Amino acid sequence: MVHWTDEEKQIITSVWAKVDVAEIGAESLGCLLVMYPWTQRFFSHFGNLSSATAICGNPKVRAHGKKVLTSFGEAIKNLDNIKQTFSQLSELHCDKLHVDPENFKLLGDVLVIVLASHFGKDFTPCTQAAFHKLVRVVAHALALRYH
Ligand code: HEG
Repeated sequence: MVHWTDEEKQIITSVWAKVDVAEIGAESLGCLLVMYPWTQRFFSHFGNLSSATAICGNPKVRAHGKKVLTSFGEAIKNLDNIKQTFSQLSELHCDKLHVDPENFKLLGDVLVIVLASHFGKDFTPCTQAAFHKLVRVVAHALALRYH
């Protein structure tokens, strides 16, 4: 089971309180689709994904990014119970959406980069490490119900 120090919990919750989930979510999903174009196959019903500009301005991408990041926020409310928190979503991504769980890691990496670029030098190496740990724990939890 993952262990969080009081300092990690404090870092994560205090940064999260300042996160604009709509903006960071939209940017993170947009960057994922631009940098790892094979991930676009899951979103072919979202309309125009023909260029970086089209992807980043696509309202469906932006709305879905917000949805994903809002859901990610549940991890922060349930830091000591992340596996259980994401068990239904893990089943959904496996059974219905057929998303390769490797993509959860990619999205997590992109999210840390987007957060770092927003918070600038306030995003210290320890903050970055705490968030990197968190995105890995969430990716692991989302992969647990795969069979
Ligand atoms: Mg997933 C739907 C959360 C990564 C592809 N994703 C959803 C939904 C949530 C969610 C809450 C809506 C579920 C519902 O309708 O009941 N996704 C979520 C999280 C993370 C994640 C928390 C990682 C942190 N998703 C993810 C990745 C991909 C993906 C990496 C693909 C590259 N998600 C995906 C697709 C849908 C969802 C294709 C359905 C979209 C739609 O058609 O509306």
